[in-house]
Amino acid sequence: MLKILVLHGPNLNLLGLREPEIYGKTTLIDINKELMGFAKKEGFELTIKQSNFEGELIQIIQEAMENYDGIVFNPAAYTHTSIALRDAIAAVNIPVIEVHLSNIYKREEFRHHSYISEVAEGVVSGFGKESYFLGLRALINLLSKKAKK
Ligand code: CA2
Repeated sequence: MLKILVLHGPNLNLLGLREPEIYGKTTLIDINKELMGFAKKEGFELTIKQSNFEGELIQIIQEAMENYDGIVFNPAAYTHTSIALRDAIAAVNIPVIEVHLSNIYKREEFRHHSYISEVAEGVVSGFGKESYFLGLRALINLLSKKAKK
């Protein structure tokens, strides 16, 4: 059975609780419940983690290589700042799909650049919580193609 990690970056624990006009009313707990339901239906093993700390996210990514087949990652604001996270992703040999709730290219200029995209397998941005499901779908397709090779 495929083992997948969904990783949420900083401040995403505030989803639904603050700034609902930008990020909607759905909480991270709601999204996580739906993601677990999706995993059950599709038949893969899902672990979900969230951290507000850059170093902890790096640690989780490094350790993920031993325990998971791939990662769906919303690096949140670290997308636009963190060479350290980019290096961690480049160093692990499992695929990482970058996802964003909002379309980062429709927003402020400083969100238009991602340090993560150049080392990610692909990017899903702008579909709200659906971005996570699209990211998971893409990762599963990728991993099952690899398994057949
Ligand atoms: O659209 C996304 O998923 C982002 O990764 C979200 C980040 C933002 O910095 C990125 O540019 C795009 C922000 C996540 C913070 O979420 C909050 C939720 C509720 C209240 C405040 C922040």
